[in-house]
Amino acid sequence: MSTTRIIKSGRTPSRAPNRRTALRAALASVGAVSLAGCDQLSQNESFVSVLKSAQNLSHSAHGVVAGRKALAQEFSQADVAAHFKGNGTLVPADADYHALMQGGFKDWKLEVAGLVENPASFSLAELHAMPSRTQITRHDCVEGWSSIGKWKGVQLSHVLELVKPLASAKYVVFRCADSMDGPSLDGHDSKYYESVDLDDAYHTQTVLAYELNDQPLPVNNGAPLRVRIERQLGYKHAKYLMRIELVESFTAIRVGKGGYWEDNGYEWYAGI
Ligand SMILES: Nc1nc2c(c(=O)[nH]1)N[C@H]1C(S)=C(S)[C@@H](COP(=O)(O)O)O[C@H]1N2
Ligand SMILES: [Mo]
Repeated sequence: MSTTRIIKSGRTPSRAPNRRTALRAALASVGAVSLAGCDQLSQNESFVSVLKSAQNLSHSAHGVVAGRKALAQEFSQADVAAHFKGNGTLVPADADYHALMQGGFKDWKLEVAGLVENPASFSLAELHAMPSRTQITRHDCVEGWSSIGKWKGVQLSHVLELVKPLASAKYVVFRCADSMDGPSLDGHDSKYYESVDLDDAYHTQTVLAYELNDQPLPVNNGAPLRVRIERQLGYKHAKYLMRIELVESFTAIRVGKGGYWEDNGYEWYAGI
């Protein structure tokens, strides 16, 4: 890694590596179970409880030491990995997604709805025309791997300013194109979803990314649009975005824990 990296946040450089080292050690202690991670639901209770205790540690570190506005570390071009790993869904199997993909995403639109004054939808061309932010960051997956990539996109805060969230809006829910388990018994779909609070939604580095490493976002990494939530673990970074909803509470969505992996036992706040 380069020595030219810039620590932009108020976080001490030593603290984040210590946190990550602790999480890695915790994950290593559960051995092969950690390999299941995000690709396959882990039924192992100890894995989930180790994850929970590591993340609770991290949540308090964020609030007390750095504050929610602090930036995640940004890296230099020399640090960018030759290949950014894909994980979880790599190509959604869903027919509606395939139709959009075959059309080069010309007919794709991001819907922004829920508790907003001006519900809207944006084509890829419209998102490209908005002010952009480029950032080189490290993606950390709970499985124990990391990858540094260069992301370009529009800040979510910009889109939120256009749609004007109502005072009652407390969370942003990301709805994705990919079904995880097929239709479930209760009749709900199983499409990937995620949610964050407004601190993360308006965070400087929360970007709706349409480019990875100077190329259009590959399908493996969430084409045509995925969100970057740089202060949290990989599963928060929803790929294949279709719709963004402003809500007061997410308890009525699916199991009610705020995300696909959260509904399967992961922490909602996955700070790093
Ligand atoms: N829609 C969707 N988003 C997703 C996932 C997924 O399976 N589907 N996997 C998550 C997990 S666990 C990780 S680590 C990252 C992987 O992003 P990448 O494929 O760009 O590496 O995406 C996250 N977002
Ligand atoms: Mo992950």
